[in-house]
Amino acid sequence: MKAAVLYERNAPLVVEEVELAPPGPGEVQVKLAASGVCHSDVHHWRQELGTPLPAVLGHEGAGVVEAVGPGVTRVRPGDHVIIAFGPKCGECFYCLRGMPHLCTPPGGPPLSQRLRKGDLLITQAFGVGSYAERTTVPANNVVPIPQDVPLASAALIACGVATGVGAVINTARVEPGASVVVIGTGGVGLNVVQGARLAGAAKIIAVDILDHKLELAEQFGATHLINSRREDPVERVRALTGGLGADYAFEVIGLPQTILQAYESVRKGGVAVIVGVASMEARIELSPLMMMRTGRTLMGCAYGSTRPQVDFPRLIALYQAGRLKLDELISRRFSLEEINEAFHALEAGQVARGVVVYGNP
Ligand code: PAD
Ligand code: ZN
Repeated sequence: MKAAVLYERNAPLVVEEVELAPPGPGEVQVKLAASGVCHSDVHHWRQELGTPLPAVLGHEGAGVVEAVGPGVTRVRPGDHVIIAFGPKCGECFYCLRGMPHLCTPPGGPPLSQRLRKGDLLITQAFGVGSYAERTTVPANNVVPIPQDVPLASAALIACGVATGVGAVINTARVEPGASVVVIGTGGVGLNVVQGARLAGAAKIIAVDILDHKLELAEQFGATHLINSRREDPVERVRALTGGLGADYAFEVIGLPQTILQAYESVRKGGVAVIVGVASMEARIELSPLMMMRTGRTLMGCAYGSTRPQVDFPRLIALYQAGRLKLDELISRRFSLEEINEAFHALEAGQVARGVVVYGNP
């Protein structure tokens, strides 16, 4: 099958033939219909973040089950599924407590042995590797969905939608009437915006450096827009919240300066949430004294604290009820051969979400 292989950081991905092992016990082989292009893939292309090379990136995929290994009963060939990323062992401390986004399998995540080019082992990044025509993953990672949901839209739930909406609903637990700041309204940030709308937030203040991203944010439910190239977002948020600061702020870029903006945008007792993926070297400087005196919280948010088997069906139900936008997130479709162009389009801020589509989904 064809896959986009990353051999060297920052060099173009190579679309070529690779070999995928058939599903073993407890595994499922999925023929991909679509894979969204998330900035996390671009981060792993640009920098060392713990993915051994060569690797196939891609972690926002959906498709059709083609084959199941021994012992798999949850899905069968022909089922449409969304593929959750990261290990979901079901047995570790975190999985047993309903926190599969923090899954830490005893002995570390199993090294993927499923993908090869001749003798060369290829990493399935994020445990998925969806920039490929097919993937094989543990059955715990797939969530069946109704057949009439377009797979390109469903794919976005696998990361961007689950992360963005989950950050609001699961991680921060924003309550109706709250004021919420979202810094960075790209593919994930737009989902923080629509998550805040679903949670009943009264003020949803979008911050970005690109006006067309802010216009999209407004379509997704933002009530106030701040272009932080033109005005100081912290001052403007204070002005919009009676001088207090917002109840919640979400940083959805991964930069120290915008994480600090999020922290400084919240009122005393407010909560700032780090969603963006920063570099390994990034550090922020905070005054513990001020943190103590203001009672502010700064928290991390991995994968929107998502429990895929619970949350994906809910998100699909909201989409079917017309209350969650998925189709509108897709601004451009690419073929697998155009993967490098898809990365550049994301970095250039040209797309809300680009999606790689396989065949005719
Ligand atoms: P994106 O490129 O679609 O969105 C980033 C947005 O930030 C764009 O709209 C930019 O214009 C905007 N932006 C860039 N710099 C600034 C700035 N200085 N001030 C204000 N706005 C700015 O990326 P994405 O939405 O796919 O991903 C966003 C981040 O979230 C990225 O770091 C990604 O790796 C991370 C992520 N985290 C998780 C998680 O589990 N926590 C999951 C998925 C993605
Ligand atoms: Zn992602």
